[in-house]
Amino acid sequence: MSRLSDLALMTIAIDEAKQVSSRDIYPNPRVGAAIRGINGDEFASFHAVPGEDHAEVRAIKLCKKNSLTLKGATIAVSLEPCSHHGKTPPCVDALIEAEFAKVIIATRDPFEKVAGKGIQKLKEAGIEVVLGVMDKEAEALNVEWLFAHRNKRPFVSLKMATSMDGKWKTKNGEDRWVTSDAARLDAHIFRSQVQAILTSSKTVDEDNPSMTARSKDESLYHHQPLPIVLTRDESFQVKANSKLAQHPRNYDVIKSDSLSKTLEELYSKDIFHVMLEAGPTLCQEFMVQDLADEIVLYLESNFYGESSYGFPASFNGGKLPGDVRRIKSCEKLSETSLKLILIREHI
Ligand code: AOF
Ligand code: ZN
Repeated sequence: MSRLSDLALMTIAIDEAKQVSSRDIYPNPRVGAAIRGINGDEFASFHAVPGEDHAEVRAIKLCKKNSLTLKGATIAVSLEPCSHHGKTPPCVDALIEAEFAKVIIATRDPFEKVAGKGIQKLKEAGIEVVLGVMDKEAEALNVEWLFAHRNKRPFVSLKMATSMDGKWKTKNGEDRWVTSDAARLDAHIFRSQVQAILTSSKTVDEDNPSMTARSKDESLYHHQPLPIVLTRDESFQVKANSKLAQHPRNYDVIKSDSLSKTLEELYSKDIFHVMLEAGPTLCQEFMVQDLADEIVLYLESNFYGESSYGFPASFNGGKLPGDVRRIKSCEKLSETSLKLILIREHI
């Protein structure tokens, strides 16, 4: 089969993967698979429910239901088929047993239980493997998930809101103009898309945040991120009458003085994308240790001038002008607010 038809089949697989959003499939990745039989018939599917059949197995079942002969067929998968016994048996075994002639893969799986072993097993079984077809599009499906497995820690989106001149309070300490309604609503949508929200015990004590994701009418979004509180204080406890204590999910408190150990611990708990919503002290700590992978910056159109509540010189880890960050997006949310997403150069 030609490269063009490999591309066509992978396009279908990638479109299938897009049928689920990351927040609904976490801790799994978004994966799609498309099968072309020797008579040219095509069937495709995607991984829809965490813990249930992977994309390849769903596509195989669909073919069987439609009496498509799998022997000699070609399958395109947006992620390397798995080779491990996880919540389901290895997909490579299903592909080998079905006697596929060719497996087209967009990108390698960095998850250490798979990481190339899927490809190797397919090749050993005499199946033709083509790797790298539409890899950029496939990477874009799971940016945070892939980052997490490659770096063994969650992808961190640091959220901040400031005036145009980068101040979060006026010189008198007022912050009530720093986020417009539009920015607040947008930040709640962002919350509803991440796996977890991190904050500090200081913020919990001082601001009593609810840490829920709510829509305009204050109703809860169907997906609520896991609230996580970081503290160095061994004796810290969330007060029973705090808003956090009413959160629909059980919050987690991590007592540690090491951010990198905290993130490793979260990774080991299958947390792959977190949003950091905290005060300047913790945000700065993430910046200084180069642990903020993306900055979600809400900017209001006013200037606070001489306020001292601005970015300290060490905000970028003392490196000026600091690491290059790409502007991933820039959106006007209302007459007075902008949202900028700044991401590491090589993500
Ligand atoms: C998916 N969907 O279609 C493919 C995946 O948690 P488990 O046991 O379901 O295994 C998840 C791992 O399987 C996942 O981390 C990824 O490395 C691999 N492939 N996962 O969720 C799929 N093909
Ligand atoms: Zn699998």
